[in-house]
Amino acid sequence: MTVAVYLPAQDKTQWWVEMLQGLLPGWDIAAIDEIEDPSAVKHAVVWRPRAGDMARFPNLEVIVSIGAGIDHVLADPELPKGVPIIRTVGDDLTQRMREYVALHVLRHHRDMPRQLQAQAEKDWHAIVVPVAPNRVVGVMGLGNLGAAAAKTLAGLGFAARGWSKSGKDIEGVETFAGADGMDAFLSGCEILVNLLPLTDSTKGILNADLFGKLPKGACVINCARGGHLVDGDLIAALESGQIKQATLDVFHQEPLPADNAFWANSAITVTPHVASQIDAATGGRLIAANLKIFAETGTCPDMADAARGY
Ligand code: OXD
Repeated sequence: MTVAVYLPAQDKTQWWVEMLQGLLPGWDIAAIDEIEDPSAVKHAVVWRPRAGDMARFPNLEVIVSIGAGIDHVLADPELPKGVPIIRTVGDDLTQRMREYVALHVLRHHRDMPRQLQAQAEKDWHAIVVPVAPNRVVGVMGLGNLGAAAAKTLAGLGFAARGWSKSGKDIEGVETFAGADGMDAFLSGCEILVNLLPLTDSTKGILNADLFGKLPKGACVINCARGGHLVDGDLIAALESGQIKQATLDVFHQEPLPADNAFWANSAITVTPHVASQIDAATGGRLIAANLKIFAETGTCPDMADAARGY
């Protein structure tokens, strides 16, 4: 039972190979580029596989995404049809996302960028902001991570709201659903957090039209995928003041190229896709457990729905 492993960084691939070897004794685990017999590969464990990687394995039974999202797997134009995909989710990932969202929402809420600028100018500038219950913060996407983030914001006292495609009830969070609910969700939303899955219908959703529906001076946090954002629309919205500040953890191209204008834009905070980075030891245990369950039963609780895209 060969498991092929691929991550863009070779040293990381080797690390995952060795860890999975320890967790799955008796299984044959190898880096994708070292597979000698492609027909023996039944499982692939991957992050951002290269186009055509999966198509090399005629007997592939399952693909495991090293992460919650599966868009990076579906992006392969040669992906063999019908091979099930397992997501890697767990309490650690949710906790990390809750921390990231709380940190950056509070940062925008308390206007820390302006406060730090005042410090740099040795300016004793006391910024007065509304208390959290008077601050409307919205989370787009109410899957595991989005729902947990919205609950965390409600727990901090914010007027938390959430939007999802098909609707969801979350205690303490005002929820909106579907295309009909979008405008009401956006109106008055002073800090917007994007945690949508990346699908054909959400690609480019963070665009000029959406920014225009937020109150002037709103802040945007994107910790989902770079493909959700129309980069030029964000720059224009920051220039016009429609958007005051943005925090971006994800980008069209990662690592973010050195010449990307986001790096030097003082209204943008860039973090290197770390919002809910998988902890390799915990992730390894989750992946090994899911592979064992899948090998025994042909399914597992973390199966993704490739047709839906998440
Ligand atoms: C994920 C991510 O999909 O970290 O888990 O982006």
